[in-house]
Amino acid sequence: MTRILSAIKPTGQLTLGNYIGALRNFKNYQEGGDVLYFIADLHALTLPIEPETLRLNTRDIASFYLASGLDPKKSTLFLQSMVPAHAELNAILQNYLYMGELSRMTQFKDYSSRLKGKAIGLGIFAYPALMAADILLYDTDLVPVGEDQAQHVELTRDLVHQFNARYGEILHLPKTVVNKTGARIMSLSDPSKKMSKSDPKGDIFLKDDMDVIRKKIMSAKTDSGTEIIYNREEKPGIANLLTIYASLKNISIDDAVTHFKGYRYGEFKKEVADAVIDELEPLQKRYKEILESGEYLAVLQEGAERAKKMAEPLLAKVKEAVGLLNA
Ligand code: AQP
Repeated sequence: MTRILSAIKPTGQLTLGNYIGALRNFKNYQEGGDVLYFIADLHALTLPIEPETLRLNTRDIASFYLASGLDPKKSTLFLQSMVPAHAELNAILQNYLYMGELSRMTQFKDYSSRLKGKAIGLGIFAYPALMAADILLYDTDLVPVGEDQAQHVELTRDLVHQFNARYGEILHLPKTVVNKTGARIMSLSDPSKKMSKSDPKGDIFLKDDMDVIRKKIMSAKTDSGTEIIYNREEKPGIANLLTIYASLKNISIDDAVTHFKGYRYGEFKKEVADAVIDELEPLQKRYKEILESGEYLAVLQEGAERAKKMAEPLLAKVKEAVGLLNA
């Protein structure tokens, strides 16, 4: 059975980008796959974050996982820090990634430019080593991610080739699956930048009130033209709204463009806002119920116990291969 693994890191409030690029697709893999979804809380420490904010974000993501239709009977849902094997494998694998390749990672360059003038922690630089450990620990076949994370999975694949060439067939080669239509949702105020939870300008948050969502979409940056066509270079704002609409309606971009032919920008934005609200209003209601009930905690603990057992064999094989004595 195909093993699938993905995660979200609790660095901020979940955005519509996280939802369209990741969360919304997660439940589709539960049927017929052997699926693990975790909350990458160790990764969240790579940027400065207040302890209470981290806890709050973690509870939120766990609740949104369940609210979006993830079923703990079908998927193993857990917290990264509850499974120590992630940190252990990370400590081994970081010796097989190199400074040159790590410094070329887009996410590292993006984060370090945001930290202008401030010291850059080692964790953010070494991020791909922990991500490789996350993936490789479970002999993962497929990693569904948004386009922005595909580069890290590529690096994991390079590491597998290199490690296996030296020690034999120990690590399993994973593949990325990028959901094409909603691959990259951009900021509403600056559509040249990715919508990111840790850089909240122009974000739609899954927890936003519905009237706030409508206002944000109605004031989304567009160009001074009138035509609704898909052109990421010349009309990035319109292209972004078309992407959001097409993703949520499960139609192609071409069909979305045909649908909006002859619309004025205001009418177009209103329909995009309706589509977002139709999707997020019921999701938010379920999320609130789950958060209040606290049921997510037992789910994460049970999931962590299962994940620990699944991780043990690979960790033992790697230790043996590199020459560490297994207990
Ligand atoms: N704008 C986006 N469009 C499409 N997909 C996106 N994802 C994130 N932003 C967009 C996808 O969401 C998943 C969660 O990713 P993550 O939390 O591990 O890290 P990220 O990609 O770095 O997400 P953010 O929101 O940009 O977080 P910060 O601000 O902390 O860096 C991934 O599958 C990602 O591709």
